[in-house]
Amino acid sequence: MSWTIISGSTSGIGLATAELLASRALPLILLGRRQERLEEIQKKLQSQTKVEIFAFDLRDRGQIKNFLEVAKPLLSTTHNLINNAGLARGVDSFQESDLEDIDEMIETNVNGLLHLTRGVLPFLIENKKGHIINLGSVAGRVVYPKGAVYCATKYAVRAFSDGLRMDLLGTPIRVTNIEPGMVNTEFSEVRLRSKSKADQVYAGMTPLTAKDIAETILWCLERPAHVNIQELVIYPTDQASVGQVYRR
Ligand code: NDP
Ligand code: 8X3
Repeated sequence: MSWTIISGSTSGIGLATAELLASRALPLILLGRRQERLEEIQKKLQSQTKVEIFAFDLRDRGQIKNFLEVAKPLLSTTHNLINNAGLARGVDSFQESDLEDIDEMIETNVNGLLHLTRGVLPFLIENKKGHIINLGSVAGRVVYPKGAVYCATKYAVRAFSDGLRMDLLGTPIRVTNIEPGMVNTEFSEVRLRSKSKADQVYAGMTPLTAKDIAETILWCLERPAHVNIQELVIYPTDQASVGQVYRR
């Protein structure tokens, strides 16, 4: 058995990745907060592969610890960790931003990712096989107005990916940072707390789909063990850079 953990698998990129990996019969450990969605996804995918689900909040260190304890028998044969869970909250100048929003982004995108990785990594090292794929963003390469904190979290993911690769040099563990531009998922609805406002974000242009990113994740996983795709920047053709979008 060779398990792949996917955080944030209840929607968007994480869900599309779970669907694609399941189609290749890769056993999955799916994480997210929404238990009902996880159960539906498990039901749908388990005809193709083994699927284990764990519902918990990545902001809660105790819940991560509990997951690591309960999932221990699976972790000893886990080889891939896809750190996908993450979010932006609000489009505000920093001086007007909500402290709750700031904390939620930092605690999920940075602390949650670090704590989960710290817990799973010893198993990958022990197994002498592993691939950690982090979902960064173009927001980890380009800062834009009213996005200071979200960008800071994705810069952190980029720095962490680079540093972790250095710390793991000499082990077979690979580290990849995937950095997409605009992908049409629940991301904008979560960020703007409005479906209609979210739809406006993608109006008149063709964004990336979650499946586009899932395919690049699978491609990275499928490279031979001596090949590590360190980072991948993926924009829609209609987006030249952050804020540079062609609309018809
Ligand atoms: P979605 O909103 O569709 O998915 C986000 C996932 O993260 C959900 O499954 C959600 O599950 C999970 N999640 C959020 N908060 C928590 C938490 N506290 N604990 C556990 N799980 C959590 O967005 P995307 O698929 O677009 O986002 C996936 C990743 O891709 C994110 O890291 C995002 O920053 C990044 N990204 C997205 C881009 C885009 O334009 N969409 C572009 C570049 C990067 P649940 O609510 O069930 O917990
Ligand atoms: C999401 C892409 O440009 O909205 O990470 O920050 S962007």
